[in-house]
Amino acid sequence: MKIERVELLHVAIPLVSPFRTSFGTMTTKDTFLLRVVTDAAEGWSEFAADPEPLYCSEFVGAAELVLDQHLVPRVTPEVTAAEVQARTHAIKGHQLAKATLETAILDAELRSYGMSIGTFLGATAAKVPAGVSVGIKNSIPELLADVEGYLAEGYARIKLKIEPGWDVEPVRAVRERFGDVLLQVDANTAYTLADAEHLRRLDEFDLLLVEQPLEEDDIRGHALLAQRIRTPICLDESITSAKDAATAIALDACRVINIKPARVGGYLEARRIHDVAVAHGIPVWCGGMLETGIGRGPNLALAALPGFVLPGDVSASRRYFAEDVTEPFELKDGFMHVPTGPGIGIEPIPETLKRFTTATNVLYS
Ligand code: OSB
Ligand code: MG
Repeated sequence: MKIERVELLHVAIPLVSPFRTSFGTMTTKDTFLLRVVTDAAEGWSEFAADPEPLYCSEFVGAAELVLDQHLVPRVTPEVTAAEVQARTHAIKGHQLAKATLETAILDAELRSYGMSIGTFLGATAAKVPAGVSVGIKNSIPELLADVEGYLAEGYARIKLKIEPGWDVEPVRAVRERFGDVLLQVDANTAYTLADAEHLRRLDEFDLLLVEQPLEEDDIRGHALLAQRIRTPICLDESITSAKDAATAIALDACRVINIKPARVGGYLEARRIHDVAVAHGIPVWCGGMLETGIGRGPNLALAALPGFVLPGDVSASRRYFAEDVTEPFELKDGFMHVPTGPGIGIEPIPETLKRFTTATNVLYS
């Protein structure tokens, strides 16, 4: 496939409400979309991280630079999606930037065959149960009101963001008020092994899992923590490849894996992680990064693979945005439908995209 043009479009889309985690508060989805024009078709993707490197080391400015100077030059003038990883392997790290490039190329390629990404990846479900990630709130009543609203909308699972000072009490309050809903927590690396006894207090609430309690490079710490708490440990930030997944599983550092295609360099590696996990009997679920419809569509396709046995952070567009750059994805009876059109099955609405675009950078033409 000949690459004819690569464009990077900066977008800023207001969130319906601030999203607070242990690492910061987001009020706007401030990122970029990538548009790749080939001789066969056009493809789209979305960079998943933020302007600041708080979730991981990558951020918008660095991703734009590494795509421009190091990644795009390695895939032009001709490439297939399956070749992108090997072509860019010499460039250390930058998984989220690499995922953006691979996904736009994959989208174009699949569109040229008229094949959906779900079919390509091996999706076996037409719809997937949706969970919702609930940020840290100013008070327990505020949290309970939000959770009540999400449950009323039909979400199949609740994930509470936690940090020291906002953990046992919010979990207790949600359990007491809403009974045995599927419930899990996400610490985004906010604890240390010295907090093991404190984290053990979460055991009484029968959580599905605790996500990424310790720092991302602390695989051994997670293995030690796993021996001291009953709640299953799920890794997010720590897993950047299928090799990482194999290591974490072999060292008993996790019993569940959150697969975010962006974090692992794209959908091809995400599928490999799924396969490694399935081979070891490790359940997986699809994570999210507050994506626009451009990232949400292909995430839904991935979440439809058979090893995704837990509800993912694949909520409806309106949970994040009053208006998205694509047609909104909607929740129906607690499920999200997997797009069936060619490629990622969704594209920006030109007029809407134009309104949300703050700058455009042509990386190749
Ligand atoms: O850790 O899963 C995370 C959002 C941004 C960055 C990291 C995370 C999250 C979420 C929200 O938890 C998931 C979503 O609904 O997209
Ligand atoms: Mg997480």
